[in-house]
Amino acid sequence: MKFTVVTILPELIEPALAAGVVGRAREAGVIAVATVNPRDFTTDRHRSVDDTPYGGGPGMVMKPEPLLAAIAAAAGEPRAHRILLTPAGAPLTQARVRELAALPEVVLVCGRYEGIDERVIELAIDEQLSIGDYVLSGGELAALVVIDAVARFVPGVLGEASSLDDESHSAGLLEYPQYTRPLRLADPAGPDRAVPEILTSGNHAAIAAWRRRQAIERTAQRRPDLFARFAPTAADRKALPPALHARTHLALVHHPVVDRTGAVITTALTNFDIHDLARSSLTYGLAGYHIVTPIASQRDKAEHIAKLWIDDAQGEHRARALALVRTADSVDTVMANLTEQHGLAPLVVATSARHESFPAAARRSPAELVAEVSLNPAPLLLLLGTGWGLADALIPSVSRVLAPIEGTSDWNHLSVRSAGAILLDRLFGR
Ligand code: 4GY
Repeated sequence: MKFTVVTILPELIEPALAAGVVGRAREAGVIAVATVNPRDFTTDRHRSVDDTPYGGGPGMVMKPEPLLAAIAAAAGEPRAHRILLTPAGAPLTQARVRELAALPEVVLVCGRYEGIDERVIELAIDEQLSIGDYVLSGGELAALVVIDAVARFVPGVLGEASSLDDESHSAGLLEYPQYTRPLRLADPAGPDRAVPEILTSGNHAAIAAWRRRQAIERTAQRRPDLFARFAPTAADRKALPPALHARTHLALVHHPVVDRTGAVITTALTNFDIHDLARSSLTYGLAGYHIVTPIASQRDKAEHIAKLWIDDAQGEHRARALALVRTADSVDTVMANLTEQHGLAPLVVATSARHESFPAAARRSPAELVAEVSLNPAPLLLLLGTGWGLADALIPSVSRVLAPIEGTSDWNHLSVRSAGAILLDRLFGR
C-alpha cells in the first residue's frame, strides 16, 4: 500500500515513520510513504503557498493553485483516494481505518495556516477526516496517525504474533489490562503490586473469561457511550447479570409526593397512567410496573382496571401489558417485594423535574446509569412521582437521580406518562 502526503513540511513526516512496526514495513516494501510539497509547484519568485483571506480576518490561507497541482501529482493516474485532515472532517474510526487499508493508494493532504481555500476541497478532495476535537497547527501529525493506524491492517505489517483478530473480537470495548514480569512489583507507598493470580493459573479458558470481563467492566466504568452500543455475545450473556431492562421495575408513586406549594400529599389514581405506563413498560421489556398508594380502595381500583383488560379477550395485547401491573402501599413495600423476588435489594433511582431534588444522591445521565448498573445484578427501581413530584421523605431510599428531561421552552410540565416513556427510551431504546 502506498501513502502520499501532500505537505509544505515534509521533514515532519519522514523521521516519524522511520522506526518501529511502520519503519520495518517500509524497509520490507510492504508499505511505501512519499511526500509531495506544494512549494515545488509554485511559479512566483517567492514560492508562496499562502495568501490573505478574502473578507479579511487574521492569518493566511493556503493558495489553491500550488496545492491543486501538488494533489494532482500525488494522486497520479488512476487517481488515488484523496483525504484532507481537518477538525471539520468525519471522526476517524477503527472501522474506517480497516476499510482504508483495503485501498492500494491514498493521498493525505495537510493544511497549514488558518486553512485551505474551500475550492480545493470541492475540486480535489474525496473525503475529510478528523482525528479528534482539537486543533493542530497543521494536518501532518493527523496524517501520521492515519498512516500508523491504517498500516497495521495491511497484510505483512504486523508480525504473526500480534493478532488483529483478537482486536475485532473486542471491537467496541476497551482493552483488558496487561502484565509482564516481575510477578511482584514494589510499591514505595504500600504493599507489593502482584500480578492477578488467574494469569499464572495456566487455565486458558478462565484467563480468557477474566480478560473479557475486565474489558467489559472498564468500558462500563470509563466509556458509558461505548458501553451503550456494546452487544454482548451469547457467552457474555451467560457470564453477565441478566439484561438490565429485564430486572428494571417502574413505580408510579402517589405518596409521598408534593403539591404546588410543596406540601406532602397523596394524589388520586389516573386511569391513563395505569394503561400508558404499563404499555411503555412492556414495550421496553421491564420486569414490573408498580402502582404505589397508601389508599386501599385506590389499589383495589388499579387492580380492577388491570384485571378488566387481562380478562378481555379482545384486548389480548393490552392484557400482556397490564399483566405487569402490581400494587403496593409504599415504596418500602415495593423495595421489600423486589428484594424477595430477586434475592437482592433494588437500587432505587429517582426521577425529578426539579434540579434541586435529592441533593445527596449521585446524578446520572441515562447512559451513565445503564453503564453503572448493568454489571451489578441487583434489580433497578425507577420512581416516577405524580403531582408536583417525589417528596423528600424518599431521600433515604434513593441512591441515584436521573437528570430532569429538558425540552426547549421554559415551560416544563410533561405528564408523568410522557416523562416515563421518554426516560425508558433514553435508558433502553435502540
Ligand atoms: N484535529 N484532525 C486535524 C487538525 C490542523 C489548519 C486545517 C484534526 O485532523 N486534522 O487539527 N488539523 C488544521 C490546521 C488547517 C488543518
